[in-house]
Amino acid sequence: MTAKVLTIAGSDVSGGAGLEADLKMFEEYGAFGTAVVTCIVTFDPNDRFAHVVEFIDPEVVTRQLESTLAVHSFDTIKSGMLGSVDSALVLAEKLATNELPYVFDPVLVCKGVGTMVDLKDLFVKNLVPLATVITPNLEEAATLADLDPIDSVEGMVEAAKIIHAQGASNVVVKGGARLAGDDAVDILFDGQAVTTLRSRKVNDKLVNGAGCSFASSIAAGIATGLTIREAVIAAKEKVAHGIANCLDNATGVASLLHPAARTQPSSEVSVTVS
Ligand code: PXL
Repeated sequence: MTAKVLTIAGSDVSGGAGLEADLKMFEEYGAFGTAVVTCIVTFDPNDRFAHVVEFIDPEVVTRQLESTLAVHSFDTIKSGMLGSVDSALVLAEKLATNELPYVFDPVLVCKGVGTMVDLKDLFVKNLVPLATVITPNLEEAATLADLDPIDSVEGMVEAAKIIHAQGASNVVVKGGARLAGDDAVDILFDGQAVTTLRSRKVNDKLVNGAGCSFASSIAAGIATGLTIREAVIAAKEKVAHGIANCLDNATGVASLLHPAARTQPSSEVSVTVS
């Protein structure tokens, strides 16, 4: 049976991140995807492509969510940028009565926007406990765990353990390009063991969409029958190839190429798992 995955996310009109990324990643797994739009991100070409974020009316977010949940039986739900506090609360309410695997990308900031809405307390109280997998980046992990800025793998593990204690079943902390060193390192903590995933940094470009695409790949992997550990490893590979083949654009932040692992795998990418 074809897997169905729902993303609840913002639209990134530049195409690397947001629901555009999610839907493209779902396709890579042969899954059927659809999206609830929470906000729309545009860029001002007259102001160095500064991000402009428009929130969708929470009532419209609610209607989208109710519609799509009535139309389809999903295998997995993923969320990304949630827009307003009200939209986030609607989602929390719906998920609390839903048993589906939930991949929570706790987007608090995105490159170029800074903090838009302070969702931290709401995340910790309402959404972290519902997460089958949560995928914070370094900044989000430090914020959720109330830690100083994280600059080491040990710090990532410490944050993962705190976020697990807050109720998330599995925590993936994305070190990505931001963690100093030759490798892009991510860790998975499942409540017992820490798995460390490493891949050589293949370029020093800022790439838009790596975080979103990592989380949506995990969601599609779970929906298509992978274990959580397998899904995280597969996601790391897909994203590494997407970064290696990223597309330059006028903003100065390149766009991840989602199908790259399939269409043009890079010989420079190799992921190690320990
Ligand atoms: O990468 C975080 C992110 C998430 N969602 C949307 C975005 C961004 C960053 O640009 O535009 C819609």
